[in-house]
Amino acid sequence: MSGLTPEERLAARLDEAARRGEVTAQPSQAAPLSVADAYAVQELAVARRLERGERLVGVKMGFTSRQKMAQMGVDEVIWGRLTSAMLVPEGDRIAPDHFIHPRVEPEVAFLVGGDIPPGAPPEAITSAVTAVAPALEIIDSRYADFRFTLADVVADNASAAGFVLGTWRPVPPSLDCLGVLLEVDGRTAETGATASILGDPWRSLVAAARLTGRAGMPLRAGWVVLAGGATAAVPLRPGAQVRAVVESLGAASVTVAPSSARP
Ligand code: OOG
Ligand code: MG
Repeated sequence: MSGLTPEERLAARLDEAARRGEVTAQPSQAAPLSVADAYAVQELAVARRLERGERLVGVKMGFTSRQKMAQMGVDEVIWGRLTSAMLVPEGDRIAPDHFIHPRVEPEVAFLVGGDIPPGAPPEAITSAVTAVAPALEIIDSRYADFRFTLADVVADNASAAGFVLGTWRPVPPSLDCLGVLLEVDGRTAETGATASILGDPWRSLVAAARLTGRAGMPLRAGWVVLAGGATAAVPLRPGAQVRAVVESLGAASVTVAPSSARP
């Protein structure tokens, strides 16, 4: 890997870890990494996916709820890139093998109906949304034990690994006080409310447009924005059936196949 910049080397290492489903060391343990450089690493790592034929399909917000900040020990909102290969069809059965230590969390998704120019006012950002859906996000940190600094997790594309979308619905009058449930094998694992997402998931959408616009990657027509976990994330185990329910929006679900017997 000679001739590569340090950012390109890190991007290649993180991309390989994700592809193989293997942990890798936190970049910050070897040398200081700024959050700005971490976003550059993220962009380079996702560019490698795009070179393999994946498409950018949206962005995910991270640490938009106190529940998630407390669980992961960080206190700043971050964002990551969603690609076509991460989309898991609703109700699908996924193989557990290519993940490291996946977790799931219930989210709200926005569908962006038209390009949002950088610097657009909040009303223009929110009116570009044409539908909302309940969602499940699958996160899978490429670092051991899900331990990282803010810059480490930004470089690792905000732990993005997969997402499931329920049925798109017309935009309801308000989204700020809907109950949220995360069910595992028919039992309630976590409960929360959309209000935990920055007080109102719309704020997360506005933050997504601002942050990505500033980074030179404005939100595009047809993209999905995941507003961030409304509860703490729970482990996604082989054989599990998981459902995220958002009051009045419906549910998104996924099943994990039992572990394949390894020789
Ligand atoms: C980082 C991803 C955070 C959310 O919804 O807050 C996130 C992590 O927890 O590993 O997706
Ligand atoms: Mg999330």
